[in-house]
Amino acid sequence: MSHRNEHIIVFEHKEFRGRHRHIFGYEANLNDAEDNSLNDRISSFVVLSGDWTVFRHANFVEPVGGRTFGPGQYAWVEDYNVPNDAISSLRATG
Ligand SMILES: [Ca+2]
Ligand SMILES: [Ca+2]
Repeated sequence: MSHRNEHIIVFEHKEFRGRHRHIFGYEANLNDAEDNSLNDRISSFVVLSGDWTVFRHANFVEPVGGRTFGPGQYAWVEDYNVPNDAISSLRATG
């Protein structure tokens, strides 16, 4: 399956520290056995393109934050009403 071009980088710790992953278009399950290194660990992210929704559970269940996140830097998720170390899936719209 080809992913779209929307681009976000998610980080293990606040202020863009720790491990990170590039995600394009969507990630339905951060807990996938192939790479679960950031499931329930994301504390900051940078949106390069797209408007992203983040979810507490895999398969886009239970959106958190009450908004979408457009291009910009989000240095600490709890400043945006997103619970720390909780995101398990995310996707871009538009
Ligand atoms: Ca973390
Ligand atoms: Ca979760």
